[in-house]
Formats: sequence, C-alpha cells, structure tokens
Amino acid sequence: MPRALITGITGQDGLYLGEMLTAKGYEVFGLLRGQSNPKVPTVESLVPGVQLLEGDLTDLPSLIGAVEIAQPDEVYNLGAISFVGVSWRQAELTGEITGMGVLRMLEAIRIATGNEMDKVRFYQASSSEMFGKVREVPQRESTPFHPRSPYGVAKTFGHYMTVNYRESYGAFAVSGILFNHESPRRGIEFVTRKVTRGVARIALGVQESISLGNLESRRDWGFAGDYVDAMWRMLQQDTPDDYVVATGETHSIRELLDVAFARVGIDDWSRHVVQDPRFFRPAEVDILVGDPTKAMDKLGWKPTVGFQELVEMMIDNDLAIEREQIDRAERAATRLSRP
Ligand code: NAP
Ligand code: F7E
Repeated sequence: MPRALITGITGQDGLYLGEMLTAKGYEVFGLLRGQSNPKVPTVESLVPGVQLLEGDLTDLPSLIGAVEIAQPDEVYNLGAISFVGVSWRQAELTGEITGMGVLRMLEAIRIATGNEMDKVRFYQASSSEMFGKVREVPQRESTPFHPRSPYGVAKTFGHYMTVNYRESYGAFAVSGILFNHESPRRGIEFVTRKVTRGVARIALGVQESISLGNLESRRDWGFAGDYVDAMWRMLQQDTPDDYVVATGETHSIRELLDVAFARVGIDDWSRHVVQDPRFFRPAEVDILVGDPTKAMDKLGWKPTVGFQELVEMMIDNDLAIEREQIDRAERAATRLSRP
C-alpha cells in the first residue's frame, strides 16, 4: 500500500487529492495546522481513513515529525497562503508559509531520510502566478517568470528551491505549474466562487449585487478534480520534471459573469455588479493562458471539464447550498412562531 503525505489537505486541492489517492488504495496522511481545526469533519468524511498529523509549514520540527510518522512514498506540498489578494497585506507571512514553507518541507524530507532524498517523491504546488506580467502567450515551461504579487514571488522561490533540491541532492522533486483551477469546493474569496455564490443568492432573492474589482483580467480556468490527477501522474514518471497544467483557453471576468448569470436566466447582469476599488490589486496579472502540450504528451493528461460546464457545476452547487440555508431558516422561524 503506497503512503502519501499531503500538506494543505483541508484546502480545495487537498480534499480532491486525498479522495483520489484513497480510491487508488493509498494510505493517506494529512498535515493539520492549528489546535482545533474546524475542517476536520470535512476531511474525515471525504477522505475516509485519513490519518491527520499536527504540523505547520512554519515549524520545521513538526514537519520532520510528520515525515517520520507517515514514512511517505510521496509528499504533496499543497499548503500555502494561496489568496493572491491577501498576499500584499500579509506579505511577510506569505513569504514564510508559501515560500519558506517549501524549503522547510524539503529539509524535513532530507533530515528524516538521512540525506536519502530519493526515497521520497516530492510534488510542489507551483503556480501560473509566477508568469505574472507575461513574457509570451501562451505560457509554457520555458516562459521566463515575472511575478506580480508577494504570492507570486514566494511561489517562485519555492519553485526554484524544488529545482535546486533535485539538482543538489538528486531528489525526485517536481513542480507542477498549475493554472487556475476551481470547483464547488473553491474558497469563497476567489473570483469564480464569489461570483457563483453571489449569483445563486441573487437568483434566490437573498442578495442584490456582487462587488468586484477588475473585470478585464483573463484566466485559464480548469476543474480542480482534473488537476490533482496531473499532480499524481507527475510523481509516477521515471524522472522528475516540471509541467504546465492548463486548459489552453482563457476567459475574462466578464465572460465568467455572462455564463454564471445566464445559468439563472439573467442576460443583462449590469445592475447586479458593482465595481469596488477595494477589490483591485496593486499590480494585476492581465492574462494567463497555458500551453499544456508537455503534460498531455508525457503524462497522458487532459482536462475533462470545460469552462461553461465548470461554472454551471459551481452555480448548481451554490444554488443547492443557498436553498438549504433558506429552508433551514424557514423551519427555525416556524418553530419559533409556534405558541
Ligand atoms: P487552498 O484551498 O487555499 O488551501 C490551502 C491549504 O494550505 C489549506 O489546507 C490550509 O490549511 C493550508 N495552510 C495554510 N497555511 C498553512 C500553514 N502555515 N501550514 C500548513 N498548512 C497551511 O488552496 P488550493 O486551491 O487547494 O491550492 C493548493 C495549492 O496549490 C496551494 O499551494 C496553492 O497556492 C497552489 N495553487 C493553486 C491553484 C488554484 O488555482 N487553486 C493554482 C496554482 C497553484 P487551513 O485549512 O488550516 O487554512
Ligand atoms: O482572481 C480578478 C482578480 O483571486 C482572479 C489562486 O488559486 O490562481 C488563483 O489566483 C482574477 C484576478 O485568483 C475580484 O483581480 C476581480 O485578476 O480568483 P482570483 P488568482 O489571483 O488568479 C492562481 C493560479 C494561484 O496560484 C492562486 O493560489 O479575478 N478579480 N474582482 C477578483 N478576484 C477576487 N478574488 N475577488 C474579486 O472581487
């Protein structure tokens, strides 16, 4: 039974990856931070049999301990402050967790394996945010980096540290340069989920409008369930390498709004969207679109969910959640109104 240790198991990708590895027969260990993490029931229900180990990417001894207990064949380093917007306001913390956390995880493996780093295969969650102010379109593995946020800079540090451990210690360490990927499990701070949740609430009469920032930026959005499969495939290769994972399509925030509102029968969304300076970024990444040819050719990977299907899946999920909340509130009101 192969053994995997996942940092960031409580996040969107960690949950999909944990689910997928469990289905493949892996023994799954997850790093859990905080003294009372509210996401434990979610992780335990989606990843049955998961073994949660206390630890934090800012705390090297806890990472060494996790590797010693889990004795993993594969480590997936997904833990990070992953919200670009917050990374300007908490730049130092982002550097510590999203950047230095990668180095600590690599060191934990090196120390726990007594310098035999090739005993453990390591996946680093690199990001298309490293391309930032893009030097070419589409972006591929050879495209130079020009990060535009503290998050992008921290990811670039983690990326090169992963390459360095591969070259210095012979580690089987790979970086997946993943473009935006979304799902019904996406955090509500990210634009896709903010829009799908907002649209669902508008359709049900709970909310009037959505406040957003820049509507012109373009992203290459795929489905998170597809992207964790690419992570796993990278660790099953004969040699470690880095791969771009993307759909090859790009859409603006406006197009996201078109598809999302159309799903609930609203064609003109202009009166439901307010632009708010608070949601603009100090430096924007205007366009991202990846070239996934290498991942397709070498990993046999391909995306299975298109942009419209993805947005509609998220809208339908948010409609169900919001309806459930309305029903619950109505049931509570009925109970209270009884004499
Ligand atoms: P996410 O939902 O924001 O999950 C982030 C995870 O990191 C959570 O489990 C969080 O734990 C954990 N974490 C935060 N601080 C930590 C710390 N100090 N020590 C240990 N764990 C910590 O992110 P995601 O969308 O699943 O993304 C997974 C990874 O891929 C991240 O590294 C992200 O930067 C990267 N990435 C994501 C995308 C994308 O589009 N989704 C694209 C490229 C790269 P808590 O639940 O306890 O907060
Ligand atoms: O922003 C614009 C915003 O926060 C997308 C992370 O998973 O993918 C993600 O980073 C775009 C930007 O994702 C709002 O300015 C407009 O242009 O959903 P996002 P992101 O910054 O692309 C990469 C690949 C990662 O690695 C990250 O971890 O949408 N936008 N108005 C807005 N964005 C947000 N969040 N909120 C708004 O109101």
